[in-house]
Amino acid sequence: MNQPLLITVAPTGAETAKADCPQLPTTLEELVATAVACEAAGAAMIHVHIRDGEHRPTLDGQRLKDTVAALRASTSLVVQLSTGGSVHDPLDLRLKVLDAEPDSCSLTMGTTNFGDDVFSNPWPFVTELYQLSQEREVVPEFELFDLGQVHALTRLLDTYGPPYGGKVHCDLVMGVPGGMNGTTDALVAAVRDLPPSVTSWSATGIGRSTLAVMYASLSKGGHLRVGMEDVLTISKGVPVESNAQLVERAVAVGRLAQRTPMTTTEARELLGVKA
Ligand code: KMH
Ligand code: ZN
Repeated sequence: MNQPLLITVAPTGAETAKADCPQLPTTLEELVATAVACEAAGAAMIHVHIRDGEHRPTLDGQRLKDTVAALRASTSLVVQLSTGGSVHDPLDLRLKVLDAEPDSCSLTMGTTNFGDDVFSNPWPFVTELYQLSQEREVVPEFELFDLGQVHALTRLLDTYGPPYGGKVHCDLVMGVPGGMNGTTDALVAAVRDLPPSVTSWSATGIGRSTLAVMYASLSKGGHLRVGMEDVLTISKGVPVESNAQLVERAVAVGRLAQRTPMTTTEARELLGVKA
């Protein structure tokens, strides 16, 4: 039987303004309702960015804690907090995200040009965040925006040992202007170079690369991340109605590849997250 399919939903991100996309979940109530709908549709993990009272990206510690508690109260999804935040967030606040005690945290393996901005991840920050995740018993998801970051993951694991939980899960974030291209060829190159200790990987294609990356990932035996952090149209010129719609599409495409959506219990086992 084919391996069950881990579907991660990334519902909000830090880049899209609520004013431009009213269906983007930016309040806690909207985020929880989204999480419930996406779990019912087949997601097993949620990658969370939060917003303040004016819908702007924030890393406010109390809001992060409240968000983790609310998601745990209403779903059994694996809760992954973004430590990437927005391109404007300082590194010290990004480290403090772990104070909210999520199941998992994103951990980007290097600095990337990000459209007209720079998503800053200097090596000393990467190593400090990684060691903090080990200490705090938070499972990292290594975000890989280019091939150099795949190489950096090998260096990190060789130097600092395995993550908390003993599994190594990464996510290829493809098609960011400044990162690797969102194509099958780029995905094959990145997967070929993953360190042998990687136990699972997913991929997401930003914007118009979303379907190409989804098909390529399934074809190479990978998992999927979908959500309005990464894409805002369901087809050319047609806005996404909801995150659940994107999860439903991933489930449907996964089923064509004979991959059944993974349960949250299976996802915890796959990722080495506390039960
Ligand atoms: N918002 C981007 C600058 C992550 O969540 O760790 C970074 C990002 C990656 O979304
Ligand atoms: Zn993110």
